[in-house]
Amino acid sequence: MAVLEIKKFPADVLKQKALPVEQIDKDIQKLIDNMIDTMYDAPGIGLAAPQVGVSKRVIVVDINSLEEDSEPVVLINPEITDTDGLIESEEGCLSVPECVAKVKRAEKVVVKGLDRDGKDVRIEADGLFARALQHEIDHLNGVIILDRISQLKRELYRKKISKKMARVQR
Ligand code: GNR
Ligand code: NI
Repeated sequence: MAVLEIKKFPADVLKQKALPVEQIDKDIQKLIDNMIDTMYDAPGIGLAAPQVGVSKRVIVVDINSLEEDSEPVVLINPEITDTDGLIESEEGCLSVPECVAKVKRAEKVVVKGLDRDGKDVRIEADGLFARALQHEIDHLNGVIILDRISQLKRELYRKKISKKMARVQR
């Protein structure tokens, strides 16, 4: 198992729509294991494959990732099949460092997909779990939190990052 490099804004892979996984083989399971290691190492409460440079529809989520014996949820080709309510709350993203933004999301979601063995799973989630699932599925569609905030805040963030990049290059 290995900790992978997390791609940061404005990496191209973060803007692409990821491809469905056609077959769950050793390579995909290895990717999943490495994504779990990377999420816990960061630490984060979720991770999507595009964040480690792989444009495939795989996510891992563990909202208790800081606790001792928590279990990661793995979803391949996840789809939101039902939503309920709308709620705004603060989010961060490992691929958008130094950005916390209030994002409106469904309060509850039903998500269907496959687990790491290819078995059908259906998850009903609310609270932070529902938020994390929606955030990770956004990544699979090339959407990051900057796409879900006001244009003004997005521009401010862009400027902050380009100044910072100019500084490290000097
Ligand atoms: O670690 C993370 N925390 C978080 C907090 C609120 C809402 C969403 C998240 S996901 C984020 C990890 C990440 O960037 N996953 O893509
Ligand atoms: Ni993220």
